[in-house]
Amino acid sequence: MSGLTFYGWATPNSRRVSIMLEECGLSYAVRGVNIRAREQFAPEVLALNPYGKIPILVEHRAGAPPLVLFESGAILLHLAERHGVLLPRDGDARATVLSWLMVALTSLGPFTGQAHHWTELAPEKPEAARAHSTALVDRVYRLLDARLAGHPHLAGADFSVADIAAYPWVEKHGWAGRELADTPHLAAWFARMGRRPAVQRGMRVPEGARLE
Ligand SMILES: N[C@@H](CCC(=O)N[C@@H](CS)C(=O)NCC(=O)O)C(=O)O
Repeated sequence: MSGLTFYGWATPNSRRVSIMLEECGLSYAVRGVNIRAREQFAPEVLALNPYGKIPILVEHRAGAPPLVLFESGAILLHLAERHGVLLPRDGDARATVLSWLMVALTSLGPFTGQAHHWTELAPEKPEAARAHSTALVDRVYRLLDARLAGHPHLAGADFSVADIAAYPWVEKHGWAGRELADTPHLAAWFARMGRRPAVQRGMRVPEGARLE
């Protein structure tokens, strides 16, 4: 057997990978892992990712054991390198993409997730936690807005894995109580990204999945 199997749900980290798969023009099987039903802790999912988190991508190879990948950033980098797309091979351009990719992976995503917790999900919502988590998100949004004031994409002229890593989290701006209108350059980038057919397809994977 050869091919790809994607394990994910209607979550921002999952959709980084489904957008990337679509942008690469790859065909892949989809296995829905409903995290609200705690399916990430099913033995067959834990056997692939002992951390019990999605997304997961399995690359089946004829005559070789499958390659099992987790962590959305690692999967984006693997697909970019494997297919020679959306990440320059070397030099300054590659280093710049990696810088903005890391902002999305280590600040935008985790800070938005924490803000969601402290503004919506937590049974108690201490004001200090809410204020701290939303201030961290504000700072990243100001950074992204300033960057996109002078560049069409996060890494500069070209669309890259950095944009893919950021998009599904910016789509969740409401989780941090934000209005995109407050950051007009980020809003314009978000609208441009949302017009890409592969982004639209990736945002619908797994079909019918809902995060509720
Ligand atoms: N750093 C990981 C985070 C993965 C992650 O937290 N995934 C969430 C869905 S977006 C999840 O699986 N949550 C369920 C859980 O933590 O039990 C990545 O980028 O892939």
